[in-house]
Amino acid sequence: MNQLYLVTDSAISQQAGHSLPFVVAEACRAGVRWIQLREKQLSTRAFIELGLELKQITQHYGAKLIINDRIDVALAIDADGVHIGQDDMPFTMVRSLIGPDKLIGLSINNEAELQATRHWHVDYLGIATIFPTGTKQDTASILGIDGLQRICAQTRLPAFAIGGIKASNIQAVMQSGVTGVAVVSAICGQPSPYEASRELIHLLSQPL
Ligand code: TZP
Ligand code: MG
Repeated sequence: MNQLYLVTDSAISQQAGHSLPFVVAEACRAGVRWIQLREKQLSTRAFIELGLELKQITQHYGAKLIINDRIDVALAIDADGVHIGQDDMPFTMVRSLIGPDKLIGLSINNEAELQATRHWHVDYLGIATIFPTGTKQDTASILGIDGLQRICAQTRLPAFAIGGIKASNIQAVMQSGVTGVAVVSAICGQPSPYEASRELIHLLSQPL
């Protein structure tokens, strides 16, 4: 399985002329197998309806559907897991609510946050923020490739780098030892999410 992870953004998709289900379907058709539904503005009802629609698409392609922040929504739609950050519900509470079988991804920004994960059953890490990005306003400090490398060297957990990653820098990111990369605008904001995904997957498949 390739290690490209799409994190969704409805506004960026719409600016590029796409609905979110279209973006997700095109990314899955191109081979993306990790989809995170990340919606900060939607009502609970709309979030659930969108989640159920995306679940049909991801199931069709055998892709994982992960829900950002909302443990209740992940449980309600029987998603594959949740993705949480440092300001969300504490990890051990999420694990006890969601059970041992669902995936939990945790965002970290530094070595101290990595150390805190040692005794938890984390399924994968999101390592943020690698490069400056216009997609998220409240990003923590910029790690760069060096910072990413330092964190990757200290963990055996699967880890996805996020923040400002695109075709022109994806190979440099992979050389840091990270498992995969997560992108928003490099797929959602492109004229063809299918072609953009194909290109990123192709670059990921090249020898480092
Ligand atoms: N978390 C850290 S940076 C980021 C998130 C969700 C946004 C990344 O967006 P892009 O468009 O891939 O730079
Ligand atoms: Mg969060």
